[in-house]
Amino acid sequence: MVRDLIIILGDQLSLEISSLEKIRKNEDKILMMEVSNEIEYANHHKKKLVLIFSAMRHFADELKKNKFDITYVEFDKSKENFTKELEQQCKKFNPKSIKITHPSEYRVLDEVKKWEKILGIPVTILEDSRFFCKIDEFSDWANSRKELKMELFYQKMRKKYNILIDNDGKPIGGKWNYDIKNRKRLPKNYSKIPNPLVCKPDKITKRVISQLGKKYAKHFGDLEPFWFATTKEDAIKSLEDFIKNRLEFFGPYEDAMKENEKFLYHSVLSIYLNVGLLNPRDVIQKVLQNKDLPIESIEGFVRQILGWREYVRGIYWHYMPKYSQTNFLNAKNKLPDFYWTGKTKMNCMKSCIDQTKQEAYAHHIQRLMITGNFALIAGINPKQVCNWYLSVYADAFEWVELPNTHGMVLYADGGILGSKPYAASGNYINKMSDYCKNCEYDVKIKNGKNACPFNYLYWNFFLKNQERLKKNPRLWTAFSNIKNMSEERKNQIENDSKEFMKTI
Ligand code: FAD
Ligand code: DLZ
Ligand code: SF4
Repeated sequence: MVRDLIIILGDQLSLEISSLEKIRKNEDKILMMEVSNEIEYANHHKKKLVLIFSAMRHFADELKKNKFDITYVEFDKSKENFTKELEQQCKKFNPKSIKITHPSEYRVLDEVKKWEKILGIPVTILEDSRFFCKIDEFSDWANSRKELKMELFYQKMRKKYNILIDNDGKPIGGKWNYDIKNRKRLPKNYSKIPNPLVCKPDKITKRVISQLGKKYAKHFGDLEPFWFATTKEDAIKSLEDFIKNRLEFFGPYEDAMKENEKFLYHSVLSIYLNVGLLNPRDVIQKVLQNKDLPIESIEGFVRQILGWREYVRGIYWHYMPKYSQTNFLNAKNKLPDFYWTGKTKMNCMKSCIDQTKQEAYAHHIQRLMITGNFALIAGINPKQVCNWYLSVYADAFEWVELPNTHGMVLYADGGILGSKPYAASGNYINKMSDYCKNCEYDVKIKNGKNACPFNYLYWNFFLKNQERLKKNPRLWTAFSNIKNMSEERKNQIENDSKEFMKTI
């Protein structure tokens, strides 16, 4: 008879996971399940599916090598969801109790909470200690203030963990935040940027590719070439490769975009962090060792992981399940098909979507200021936009995708996460990238057939949302421009937007 049955989910692939902390090797059993419900609830990119299943199977092998007793169920042999498969396994092994680390997503936690009643066995849900900030700790912080500014949360985390703090308790370099130095455009004569580490598929990965290729060929995106790390060892090599080759310029060019430069100086580590192959503490510790690198790169990187990553998780758990239901701007338009096909004349959109299809990756500014910005100013329904982001990126799990999309990009939460919508016209895209020079639209033209759609959709967005947004002090410039706009120009903007929206 099994004492504890320990469930490890597809994004808990670490020997340091809390559910394994007190495991008794000769009495307890581990269960890992590939189930069709998890595959089919979204149109997951094929590379995301390969990443998760190959990493799960590699992790199961590591557990076996470490002499743990483990049962691993592959998707072609399993029941359709976690609960049904678990019911089956419990009949076989008759465990005294079930243990699981807190699932990262509300939907799965909801399912887990029903297990005790369905199975008649006690279920213990343990804190996920991989995060710097506990869920309750964030809620206490959130309940103690009116505005939930990321910057203040980040400073609190820096102090708590003594990261980039000098002996007097002050931030190293004198400032908490070097954001102002993170906005450079890529110069024309930049040197070749080394790509992220390519990991050749081994036997396990090749088998997953072949199994998924057959059954899930209709899912979004290119299955091959597959190059992600699927083991802790290779994920650490990817981290070292980033530190050696790209970290130095991460800070200055964090907001830059360039056609055909898919990764620029970004780390491409979220995919490994989110499934558990990398631990955020190890990543920060390794990055901090590079004291000779520019502070705007080191601080900028730490801010993303210790600040943004923890902050969005805190927001998610503090506000779910209501968070996903809001639609502050009442955006109702359908997600255009070109988000799935890449078939659009807008070169910036086409480039980002094509790259997403190829790599299951786009960097932050592409997600925020191209595909996200378009969805915002075109008034696309938040649920459809969130479903797209959750499907197409290999790092997409709802706890991190939802606050970024629903909150940061679409302002559908009414300003809980961001103090204003990040709406931008073609001018911004032209300033930060080179997409416009290869575009059929003209970024300099404001209205009419050849005008860049971002130009009129931008003003149309503020015209449509005047009542909802005009009191926001950070939007004062936009609304004072609208105040001085002639009726003729307003009509032109509305007509161009209407005509354009008809074509998509
Ligand atoms: P880098 O630029 O190298 O940043 C370093 C690390 O910081 C990342 O690996 C990531 O772990 C963390 N990070 C950076 N920005 C954020 C952020 N805003 N929120 C949380 N963590 C952050 N990130 C996801 O991990 N999963 C998602 O599903 C996801 N969806 C997003 C959807 C939208 C609309 C937007 C605007 C952003 C989204 N992000 C998401 C945040 C961010 O875009 C990605 O973390 C980043 O692009 C991953 O690439 P990277 O590892 O090269 O990041
Ligand atoms: C994303 C995903 C997929 C596609 N498949 C599985 C699976 O078969 N088994 C599993 O344990 N996890 C999978 N995941 C991750 C889960 O959907 C979910 O995101 C995590 O369990 C966290 O809630
Ligand atoms: Fe995008 Fe407009 Fe530039 Fe074309 S002109 S690439 S649509 S911003």
